[in-house]
Amino acid sequence: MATIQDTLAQRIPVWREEIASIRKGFGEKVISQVTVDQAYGGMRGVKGLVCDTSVVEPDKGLIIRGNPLLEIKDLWPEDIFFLLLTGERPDTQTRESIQREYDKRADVPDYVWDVLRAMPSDSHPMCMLSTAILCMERESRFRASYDEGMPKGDYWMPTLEDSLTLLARLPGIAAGIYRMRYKKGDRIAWTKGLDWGANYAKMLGIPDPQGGFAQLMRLYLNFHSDHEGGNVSAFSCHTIGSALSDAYYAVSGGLNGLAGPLHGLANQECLNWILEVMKKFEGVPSEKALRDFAFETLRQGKVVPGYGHAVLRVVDPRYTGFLEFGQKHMADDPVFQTVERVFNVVPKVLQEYSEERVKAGKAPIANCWPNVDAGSGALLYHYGLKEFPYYTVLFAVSRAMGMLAQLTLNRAMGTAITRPKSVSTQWMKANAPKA
Ligand code: HAX
Repeated sequence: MATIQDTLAQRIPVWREEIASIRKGFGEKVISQVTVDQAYGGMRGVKGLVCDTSVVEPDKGLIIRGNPLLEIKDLWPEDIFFLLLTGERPDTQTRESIQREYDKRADVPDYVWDVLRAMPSDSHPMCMLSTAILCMERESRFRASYDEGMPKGDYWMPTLEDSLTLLARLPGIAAGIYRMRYKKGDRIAWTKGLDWGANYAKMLGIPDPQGGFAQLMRLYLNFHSDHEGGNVSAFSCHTIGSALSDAYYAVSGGLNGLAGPLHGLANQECLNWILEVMKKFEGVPSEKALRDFAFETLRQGKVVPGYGHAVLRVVDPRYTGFLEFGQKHMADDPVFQTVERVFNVVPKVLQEYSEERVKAGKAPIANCWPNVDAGSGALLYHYGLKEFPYYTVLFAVSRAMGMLAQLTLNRAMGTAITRPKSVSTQWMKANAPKA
């Protein structure tokens, strides 16, 4: 059995040496250029950041430590966290050792519930989650060790400590928020010996006689764990952490980015859109009805949620994985059937609309295929989790794994404080024509 701590302690010196040698040998080489459009366009495609936990290939989707997602879809979240951090798949004993770490750390302090109870009852669940994480900052081992003068080479150790504590508590906090915010009754306690995904499913209190919901939660937590380094939540977490702010500050900040409608909130918006169209057409709409509805959405200047991506140029494998799960577990469910039908219609609609946009002198829609958010909501809905604003919290619990793995590795590699150069529009006017 290999613990996370021991495995990292072995790997880190090798990785440090590798990076030092790359920098020594090729530090001056140019790997990217920046155009004026990229500077105004969210730095899309600019290579200016290193992330080793995962990469997103435009034509393949998410690849975690060299493993295409659909090849590792059966791994449990504990395995995924180990893989993200160390690059290795854990054996059963190692997985169990992570579960025991979580068992030891899963108790959520009472003051967190006091803070959450003090918030207005209509607070968004993402705001509650972010606040709960932030208020635990006082417990950061990283901050305490830093204040005691810990040497730089050890920064990763208390960061990992903070990460494990935060991950152990997150399902309980997130489930507690669900039960508090939606008046579902008392909180349900963490069950020792049960895995992270099933524990979260159980603490939410969704009836699950066949265990299908727990299975979905493991898959969901696996699929949302990481998406390389440049997405809003990961990059925000990275930037905050680069100032040596601890894991509580960094993850809370990253999740505030995830809460945006163009990022993690899209999964709540997606299901809304699906239910709206079903309501309008009183059931599973025909393809013609869906086409009209999609165009109506676009003509109102809105986006079709769940479609498009900043990096991907193919169907998101996470969408494919959820679709397969739905086909196996709920093929007769009308909401799921609508999701399937949308997939037959919307890419063509977006393609046509994109052509119209180009004729009108606007940018094309770079990717007309579904992303992770296009299908996941229908699966949650099927099992009775019907409070849409909560969906991003599930995403957040999972994404914390990627953010914390990246943060720990950045501490280990001594990654520099983030500080790209900005220029003014005045500067652009003077310099772009000469470039
Ligand atoms: N519907 C309508 N228009 C769309 C669109 C969609 N689904 N996807 C992109 N476009 C539009 C953009 O709004 C943009 O229009 P403007 O130039 O008028 O602003 C134009 O097409 C070009 O955008 P792009 O280059 O294709 O895409 P971006 O990298 O700028 O944006 C987004 C990527 C994911 C934000 C975008 O595709 C979108 O808004 N999709 C719908 C919302 C969504 O599903 N978000 C979740 C993404 C996955 C994720 O991060 N989850 O957390």
